Amino acid sequence: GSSNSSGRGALVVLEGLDRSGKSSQCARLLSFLQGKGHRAEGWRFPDRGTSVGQMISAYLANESQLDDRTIHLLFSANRWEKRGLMESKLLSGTTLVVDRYSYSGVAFSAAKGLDIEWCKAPEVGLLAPDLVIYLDVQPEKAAERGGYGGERYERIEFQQKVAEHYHSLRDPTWKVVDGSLPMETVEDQLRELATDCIQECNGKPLTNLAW
Ligand code: NYM
Ligand code: MG
Repeated sequence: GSSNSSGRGALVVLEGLDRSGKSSQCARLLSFLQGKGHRAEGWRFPDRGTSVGQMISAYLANESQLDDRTIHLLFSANRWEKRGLMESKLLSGTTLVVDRYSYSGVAFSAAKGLDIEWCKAPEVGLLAPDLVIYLDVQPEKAAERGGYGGERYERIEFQQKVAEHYHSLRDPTWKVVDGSLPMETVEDQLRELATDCIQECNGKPLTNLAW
């Protein structure tokens, strides 16, 4: 039986550099939660399935050029277009395990030199996560992991800057997990963090991101 059938679902966000292991861990966490009887869905940003998402995808593949602020706002718009659906899923008791969110938006754009407060502004009013897990992997280690896929931003010097911005965004509520540990160890830590979070947010209202 589902232990969250009467309450709302949890908004669980995984953040980290490219090749930090987020996508694999999201998939593992999702099947664990579903196996425990939780209603849970896996989401990711950018969501490349929308028309905004297709513009983002073309930009990342270097098939189009966009001004830095323009692409920043598209990443944000891609979250805004999903906000309503996220809210209704959460309120109806579905937990969302989300691969990247607003913190990626700010860290990657700020790494290009954009003002961090300017980068945060369009994220205000999106749903606030109940749990942010940062998979901490050194940029050098991440680059070793089968290399990058050739998308924009997948360069070690750039990832180093992204890591610095993630670091300055971190607040005490973030759970930092050492992503260089064995996959199963990371997986166990995520299971515990997510399980606790789902229990704790039962009864707590959904809030908006305010920074
Ligand atoms: N990215 C992702 C951003 O620059 N801003 C955002 O708001 C988000 C959600 O897109 N290098 C970057 C981070 C990644 C790239 O993401 C594609 P993924 O998780 O590799 O599909
Ligand atoms: Mg990627």
